[in-house]
Amino acid sequence: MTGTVGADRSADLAAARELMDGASKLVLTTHVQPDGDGIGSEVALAYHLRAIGKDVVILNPHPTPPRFRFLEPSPPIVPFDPAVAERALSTADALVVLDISVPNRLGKLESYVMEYRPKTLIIDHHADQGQIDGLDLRNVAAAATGELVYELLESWSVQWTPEIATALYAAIAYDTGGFRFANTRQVTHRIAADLITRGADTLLANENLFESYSVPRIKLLARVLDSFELSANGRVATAVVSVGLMTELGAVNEDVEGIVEVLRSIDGVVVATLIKEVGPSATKVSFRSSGPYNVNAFASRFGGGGHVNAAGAFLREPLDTVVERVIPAVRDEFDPTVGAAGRA
Ligand SMILES: [Mn+2]
Repeated sequence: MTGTVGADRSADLAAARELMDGASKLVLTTHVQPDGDGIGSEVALAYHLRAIGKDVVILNPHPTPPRFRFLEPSPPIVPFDPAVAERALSTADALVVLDISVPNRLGKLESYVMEYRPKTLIIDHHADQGQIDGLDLRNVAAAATGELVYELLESWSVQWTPEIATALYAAIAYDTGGFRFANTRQVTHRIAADLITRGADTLLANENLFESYSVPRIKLLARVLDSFELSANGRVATAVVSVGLMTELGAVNEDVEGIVEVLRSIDGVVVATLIKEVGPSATKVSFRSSGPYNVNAFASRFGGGGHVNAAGAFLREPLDTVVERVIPAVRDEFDPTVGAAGRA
């Protein structure tokens, strides 16, 4: 099979199918601030599980952002609500956690998962070693969790539909930035081609994912492009987004998405950093890098992680403190004139 690198995964795939086959009620979930990969992956799996007669609740810690609503199945994804979470997790025979491995990325769902501990399957491509207990179908070589759900569904002789194909195509397109990022492999294109054969609506997916931006998002981009700073001889770009700016522009969380990639695309920049104030003592930092520059290792210094070229960290500190700590650190790490920095 296609998504596999190295080890034979057929035993793990069989165990995963068995886990889901043996359940009649399943809860599917993904990480806080769900993205195209998390949503596309869980929706695709839900279509299949429902088609084979399973009772499936897709329950996410946050509502579906507008740009991913084209993926909503029927019945739709359920945003977090304490009573719904209680009922769903206390009665679930199995839980499938997608695009995530660490419990705190479950957000408000974490405490329910820990309390009821349903049989759990983890389908993920992040490097963080999972502390969520369960059967782990991780493959860090995969560009997207969507590739792993494709692998699973292929092994299951799924009845492909255009809806499943579109959801997985969107998942993979999203996490590869439209098949442009370094994580895009030959097999990524092969899977995408197969999904198109299965009826994936690529136009629908690409328009929604990449060509549908809100006015506040564009205005936020303009402000960031007007205020970012270059350091380390133009190799590092940094920008800061405050709650005040977000409020002024009427921007919401998902409007910030992708802006750090624009900074990374500046000629000569190898690492871009976007620091976003979330609350009085809560700040999110996003890193993007090119080639061998490893922001996953760098983000781990701040308790974060992700992938080699795309990582982030969430710090329980005020914006100013994070700015003072992170900006010099990233500059020194990736400035070739400072020590032995800049290596992968
Ligand atoms: Mn992903």
